[in-house]
Amino acid sequence: MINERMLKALNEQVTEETYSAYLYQSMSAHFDFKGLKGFSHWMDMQTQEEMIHARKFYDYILERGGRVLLDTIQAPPHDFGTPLEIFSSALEHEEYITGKINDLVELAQEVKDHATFNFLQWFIGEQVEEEANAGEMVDKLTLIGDHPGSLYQIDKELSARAVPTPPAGE
Ligand code: OFO
Repeated sequence: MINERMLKALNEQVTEETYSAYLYQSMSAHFDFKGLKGFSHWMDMQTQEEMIHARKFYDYILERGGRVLLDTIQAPPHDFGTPLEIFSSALEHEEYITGKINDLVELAQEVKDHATFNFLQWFIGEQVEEEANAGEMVDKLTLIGDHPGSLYQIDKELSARAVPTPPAGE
């Protein structure tokens, strides 16, 4: 049977991941409203990716014989600034999530839950990617500054982001 503290922390992570989806969906709505359809699409795809993360935790809890207890999801922000400011907050949010994953890893070690420790390794790699993706956008947007032509070009590129698929074996 899974350790109680571990179970509670894993359930909290389902909420964190679902909030991430909610946050990116709100950013997507903002971009769409501003006519930046490619940016909006990128955020839509990110939302789907976050729901895959939430589902991975959800399925894992059930697999370990634990109860999934879904909690309140707080409202995301609705007012956003420039694309650069939005991606800077996305990066900040991913760094926060990385901290949460690291806390889970430390707890798994503390309670000697090797199975959960092993399960979390996928998320360690995933967070490197998540931070890199948001960071790359921050770098690009910093580089172009206020140039509308370049923003239009990036918007076109972002509309090509593929629909995320759950990792093999899911
Ligand atoms: Fe964006 O990685 Fe999950 O939350």
